[in-house]
Amino acid sequence: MHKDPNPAAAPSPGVSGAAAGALDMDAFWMPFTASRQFRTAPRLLAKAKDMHYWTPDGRQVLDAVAGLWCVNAGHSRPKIVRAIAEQAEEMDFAPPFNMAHPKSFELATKLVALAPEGLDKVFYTNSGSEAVDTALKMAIAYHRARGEGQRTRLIGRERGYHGVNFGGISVGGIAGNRKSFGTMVGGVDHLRHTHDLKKNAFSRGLPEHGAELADDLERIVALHDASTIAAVIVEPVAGSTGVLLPPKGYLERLRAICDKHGILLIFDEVITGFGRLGTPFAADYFKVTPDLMTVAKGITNGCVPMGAVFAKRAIHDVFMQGPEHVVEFPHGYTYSAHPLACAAALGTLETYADDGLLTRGAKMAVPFEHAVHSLAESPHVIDTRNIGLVGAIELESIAGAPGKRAFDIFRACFERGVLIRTTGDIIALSPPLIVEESHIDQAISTIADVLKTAA
Ligand code: PXG
Repeated sequence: MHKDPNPAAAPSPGVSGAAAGALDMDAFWMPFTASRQFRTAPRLLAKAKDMHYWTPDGRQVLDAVAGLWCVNAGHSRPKIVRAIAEQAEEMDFAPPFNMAHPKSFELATKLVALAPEGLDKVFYTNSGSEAVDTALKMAIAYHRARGEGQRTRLIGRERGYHGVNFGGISVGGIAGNRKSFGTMVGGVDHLRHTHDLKKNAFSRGLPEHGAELADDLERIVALHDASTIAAVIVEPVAGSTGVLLPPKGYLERLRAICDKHGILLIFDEVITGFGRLGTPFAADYFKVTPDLMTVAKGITNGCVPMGAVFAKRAIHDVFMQGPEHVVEFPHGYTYSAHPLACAAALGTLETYADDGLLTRGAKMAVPFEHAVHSLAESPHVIDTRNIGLVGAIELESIAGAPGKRAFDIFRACFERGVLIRTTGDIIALSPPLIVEESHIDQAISTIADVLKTAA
């Protein structure tokens, strides 16, 4: 690892001192963390700029995952930092129910201009999980408002990740995120996932085989009857479960089947939104427009929590009936359209536009693809795959210890100054969209080195 090149901007002594051993780690119950293991060898971050983090003791770490798929413009970008600081000075909070502040409208107008054609309305949340549960409620309420109140079923997909709230884990398809939590939301079914290494291993870009897996929706329709189904939700590219790409033609087919049966199609673009695939949204990449689209993460460059649901105008308009003094959609959060989040999002959109980041991934996808697939011959690797600036390296699991091999590699890479993300035995890469070839080379060569000696 390298030393911080700019000691004047290094973390405060207080942070370093704490990291040196004085930190009391008892009270904080950490999310999605092997927390007992963590406490034996804490990995702390104290500072970030552009493509890098620094640990409290000043070691530089290349961020190969945009924080957690969210810091698309790179860290601590000046326009975003300034927007947040100025907003905090000017107005800290404004109640979002029956009141509003100008930036919430300004941002919505800009978001809609960026979104795929027809997604003309924006509903704000504070996270991807909230966006997902909002979209699911919107879908069911939409059908009810149209007089089809029996359309309440929700269809997700095996291995799907839609956050951690009850709606999201119910339509989600990651068993480990569901099994501890008892009764899920009722009336949910799941499409088969599309991951098939026998047919599609080492695909560059979209896999050739598996468009027909979309027909699984017809099986579910036949079982439950279309008249009971409100919506289908999928990630256009499944991220959290380990980067599963849709087979060529799959999403188009899913769209057609939804249309045939009057079922709403929800794209969960929490990861794919805001340039990750080299287009503003995955809907643009695949030229398939959903009826509802959830986003979060990149909407504020990860700087202030925010999520949103985009809806087709026609869906929104169905709600606009009844007495005018009555709330049309009884849903929302204290922090919906939070002023700091709106300011951060406006600064983020400006930064994306300044640097052409929402399409830069298309250009960088070329060296990135080459680099990811250069790991195909490394020990333990059973698949490499990529799309835009998302890459995955799937490893053979150690018998009886699934996930251990990848987690050990994650730790070894961090020690060597590269932050990657692993899920099960899959390494996922999703660098900030400002990434240069030298960063890609560093990340890949570090992983290659670690794989050489990995158990
Ligand atoms: N939908 C999708 C598609 C996501 O990827 C969420 C919803 C939930 O967003 P919030 O903001 O509530 O976390 C996500 C989140 C990983 C990883 O390791 C990915 C996410 C979260 C945590 C870990 O890939 N994505």
